[in-house]
Amino acid sequence: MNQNELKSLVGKKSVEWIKDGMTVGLGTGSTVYYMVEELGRRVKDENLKITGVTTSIRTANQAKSLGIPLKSVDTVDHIDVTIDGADEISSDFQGIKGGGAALLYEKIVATNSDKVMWIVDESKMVDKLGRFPLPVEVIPYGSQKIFERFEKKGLNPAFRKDDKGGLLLTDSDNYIIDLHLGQIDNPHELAEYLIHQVGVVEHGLFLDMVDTVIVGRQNGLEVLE
Ligand code: ABF
Repeated sequence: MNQNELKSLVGKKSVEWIKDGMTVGLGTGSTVYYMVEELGRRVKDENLKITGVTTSIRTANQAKSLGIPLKSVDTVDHIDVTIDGADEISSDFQGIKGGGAALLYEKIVATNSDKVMWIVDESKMVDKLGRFPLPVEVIPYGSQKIFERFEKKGLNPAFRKDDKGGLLLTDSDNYIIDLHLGQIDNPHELAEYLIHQVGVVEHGLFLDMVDTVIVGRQNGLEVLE
């Protein structure tokens, strides 16, 4: 199977964890796309009663087009489970997310969820984090100064560009600086440094946050808990 087929397999499988009456955090990305399509099918064909809480305009538009009822994270009293993608997952279940520039809302929804599930194809499973550039969301004012500070620290920063070559804006109208680190030996230490840089809104290290990972592999699905 190619990568898209693996994403479709794992996206559809993850919907089995969603039960009638649940409030479900809907992540962002191409694997989540398949999960939302399957969820929409069950809402329509099986009258599944759920409430979705989205993590991006992109996912909200897809869910609305499928008739999935949505609420803001601030109007639900709890989120039973959030199902999201990831860019990298290390052997000790730490993650890098934000390749889809949705890390801020993804982390807000995940930290307000009773359970967190990541759905990935096998290419995302790594020994150590860092091969995937680490996204850092920054407010525009002072972002050049943050960039220069990251450069001096040897973090190999690059501003994320949109498809017209301009600076990409997140759903919160912030910028993303990607750190090309190659390997992250101490994710917790790096997370602590990043979150204390004035002007940094959030970073893509999702540490000690996931409960279940479903991996789409050539020889089938693997559920890690
Ligand atoms: C999302 O899933 C983002 O954080 C991440 O960029 C994306 C990557 O997954 P996929 O390969 O499914 O697009 O949560």
